Amino acid sequence: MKNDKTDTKKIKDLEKSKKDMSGKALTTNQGLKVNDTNNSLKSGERGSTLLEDFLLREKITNFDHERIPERIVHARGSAAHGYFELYDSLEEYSKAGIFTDTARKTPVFARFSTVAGSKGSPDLARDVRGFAVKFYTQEGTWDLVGNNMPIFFIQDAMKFPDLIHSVKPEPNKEIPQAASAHDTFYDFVSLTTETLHNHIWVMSDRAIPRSLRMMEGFGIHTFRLINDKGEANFVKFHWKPKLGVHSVTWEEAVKINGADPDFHRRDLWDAIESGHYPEWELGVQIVPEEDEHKYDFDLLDPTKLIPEEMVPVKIIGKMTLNRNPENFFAETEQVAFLPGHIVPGIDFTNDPLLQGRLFSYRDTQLSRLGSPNFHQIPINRPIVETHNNQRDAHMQMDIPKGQTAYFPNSLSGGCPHLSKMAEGAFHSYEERIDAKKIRTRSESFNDHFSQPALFYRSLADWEKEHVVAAYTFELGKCNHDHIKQRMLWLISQIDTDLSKEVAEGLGMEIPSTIDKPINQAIGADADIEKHQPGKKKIYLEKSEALSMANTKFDSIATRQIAVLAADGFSMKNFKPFKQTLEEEGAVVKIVAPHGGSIKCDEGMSHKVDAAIATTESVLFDAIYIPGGEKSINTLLNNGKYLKFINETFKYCKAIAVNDEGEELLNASFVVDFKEDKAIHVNDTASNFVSSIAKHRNWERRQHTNNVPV
Ligand code: HDD
Repeated sequence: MKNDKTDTKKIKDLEKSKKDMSGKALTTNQGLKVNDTNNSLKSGERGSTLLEDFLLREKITNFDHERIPERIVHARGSAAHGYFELYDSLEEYSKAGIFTDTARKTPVFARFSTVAGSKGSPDLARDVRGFAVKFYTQEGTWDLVGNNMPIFFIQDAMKFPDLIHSVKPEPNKEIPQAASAHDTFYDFVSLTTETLHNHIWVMSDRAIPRSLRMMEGFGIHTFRLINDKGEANFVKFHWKPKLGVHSVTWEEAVKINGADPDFHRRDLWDAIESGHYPEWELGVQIVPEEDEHKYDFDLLDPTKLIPEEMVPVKIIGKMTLNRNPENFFAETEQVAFLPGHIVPGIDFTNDPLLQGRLFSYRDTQLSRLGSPNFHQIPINRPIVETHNNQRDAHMQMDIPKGQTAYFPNSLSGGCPHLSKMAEGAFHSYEERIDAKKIRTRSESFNDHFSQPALFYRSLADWEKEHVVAAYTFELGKCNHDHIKQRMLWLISQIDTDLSKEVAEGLGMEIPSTIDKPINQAIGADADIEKHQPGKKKIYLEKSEALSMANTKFDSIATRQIAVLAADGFSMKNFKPFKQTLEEEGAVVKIVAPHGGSIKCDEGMSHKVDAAIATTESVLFDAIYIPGGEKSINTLLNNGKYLKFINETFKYCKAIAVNDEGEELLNASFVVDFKEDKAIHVNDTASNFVSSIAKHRNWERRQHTNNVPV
């Protein structure tokens, strides 16, 4: 399928609200032309400002009220427009137009976010990433509000405020920002064992993506698909990135946060501006209703995934993001996603987390966006017309006509009238229910160790090492030993080796037992024993999809390559490398000792993309050093270049050098480079490309311990 740049229906709709200021005179909000916006009206040249000055008052009042509350969670986010296309009709399962009409191009707006940090926090926090997609369908708007991890921390929405209060900065000192590594979070996690699965994902590299374009997305909950006969199947939604799933290391993340706190936001923006449109395929895991109780876990429990080995993911379509927002506030900030926005053919299940979300998202928009009319904000309005008897409220933008605002009526001919099912009306799935009203948790939700253990077993060695390092770092930041001990015991229930390594790093013993109740996510009168986490089960040894070692490694598109060069660099070496890398879609940037331009050994000037003082190696995926005696002599005398090389080596990235470039490797901490598969000395550009596509050469990590960066 070819990427299409034509405007979607939603983009055309947004055009109606856009304001173009070019060539226009400055006016007040009432349209008066203004000839001075620099000086207030005064009683004399040096006199006091007059209350009469309505120009001053209008300008300052607007400014005073510019801010709206940031999102309680997911405050830091970046978004883009695009479209969704369906490969094959799913009509057997769903009657939704978006899942049956392969000729459609459904407009989308996708927002990616971190959870815990505030709006201005750095992008590379160790955190879950939000993955929210608004589909502007012809039957109304569908919001799929997911994350980049397939499970959630808690099983019941009732616990969401507790979870978030524990991870957010501590209320007395408002520390730490955008970080889970503190006592209150681990106090909560260690007392709420259902969190352990999502938590171990957060300890893995999934929590520090290389790019928003290189992470998966998940709807998490089990939803329902409903076909035109009214039959239901359970479904879980997956987004699979075309570029594969890739991450940075924690040490890099910490440095990136300083070097470029907008790393992910910039990366998304730049990729779209340069025409490298991010793409994800949408997949579904479909489970027939009769299989609801077939598994070792409960499909309604959002802390469980369905391993792909048990129910394969069927790829059904593709989302392409091809346009950056025109205005961050108007679109990215004001967009309101509601899990309750569904369309005929998609329905909810009784997942108690989903059920609570159905309330929370509409409610939060009332304080965040200030009015139940938030659906009229351009980015939120559907591409289909809306007609109902809801009226008035703050910032009403519509002018409803006529005498009536109620149903039924005869004065307006009964309009807006009801629709029949055959005309596409929504009809909730008729689920049979025969139950007591009861405040409790199902015992089928009690398995808290099996899936974190499955996740850990499925990881490659280098991924496991990163998980160990993450637990050690996070718990090392906690001040209370009893919290660390509780965590160590719980980790030991997941995996003995993992807990031993973490305990070693913390310099602590793993307790042989801990005080019950461990799982405190239950009511005071509940039978406590009944709700303790059950013993770890092994229903699958490993699941390939859980390890990033099994992702795609076939593209270097949009990878950032630093060319380390100064005046006199070798043009004969540089030219073919640049050409090959760019043909493969990589972004080649000259990093020189100064800004402006440098000259190659053939005398031509080349624009410098970054002066070494303004950039850092962690912002790049690989480095190339073209050689040229004069250039290399200059680089050898600048310690920052050696740091650049040492870091690139340490973080297992690809390096290519030609001719005298080898002297830089000799002067650095790079060792055994003749044996290293991702270090190319006088090798071909295409071999370099293959190494970059592999993302990292993890085999190298055995040799990098002593590299002092
Ligand atoms: Fe939530 C925002 C994802 C559980 C309450 N959530 C929010 C966003 C994402 C998620 C991606 C940002 C949307 C945007 O970009 O504007 N949330 C999830 C997922 C969950 C989840 C995947 C579990 C599977 N959330 C959850 C629960 C509650 C909330 C259980 C409350 C009971 N979430 C909110 C919220 C937010 C929000 C407070 C903040 C801003 C907003 O809704 O619009 O209402």
